[in-house]
Amino acid sequence: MTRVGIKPGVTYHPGYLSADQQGVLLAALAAILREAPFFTPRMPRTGKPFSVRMTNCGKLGWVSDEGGYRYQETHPETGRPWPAMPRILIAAWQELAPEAPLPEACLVNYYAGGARMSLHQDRDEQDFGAPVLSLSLGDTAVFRIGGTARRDPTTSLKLSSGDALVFGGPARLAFHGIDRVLTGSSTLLAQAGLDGGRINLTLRRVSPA
Ligand code: MD6
Ligand code: FE
Repeated sequence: MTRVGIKPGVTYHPGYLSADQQGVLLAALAAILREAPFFTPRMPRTGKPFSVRMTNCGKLGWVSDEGGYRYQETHPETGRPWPAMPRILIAAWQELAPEAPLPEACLVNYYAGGARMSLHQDRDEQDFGAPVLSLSLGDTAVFRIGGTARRDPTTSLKLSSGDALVFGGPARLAFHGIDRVLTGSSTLLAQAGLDGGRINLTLRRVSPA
């Protein structure tokens, strides 16, 4: 398994999921989407919509609206509990974050039609001891990562379908974002009935073990 250190706390695993495993994960996602469709998150206070659409699986899901950023146990539009986390995701966590307690949330980001994600920190969890594990499917994205201060210098990394990124330790609160998605670089998502684009999954531990 290829393992590339990007900076202290950040490890890149290119091609972590095989083509077969990507197919298994995508099929699981198609079932998750039937139960918990993508919603459009909105910025706190302003209510401005994100360009990325989202859903979640696991006990807790990350949502954002005029009331703020938070984790909650139900889908903001259907009011139903989030679907269970598929086994393949738990297996990836156990392999890539073996020291951490099991993940409680998996945020599913969907990028289509020029969607981006501006530089941010993941800091809505109660506990930063566990890393965040990111898995990508579909079109390649240009991921940017900096330091724990917004003005710190950044480096870029291309995340392609099947790639994993473990983000923890001294980088757990590093700023990061998605500058752009290379439209048409993968045809994988058509298998799930989506019109191209990119899906990123981030598995998180929210509360202390
Ligand atoms: C994305 N990823 O790849 C956005 N957050 O679409 C994230 O925001 C992220 O990749 C925390 C840790 C790893 C990540
Ligand atoms: Fe993030």
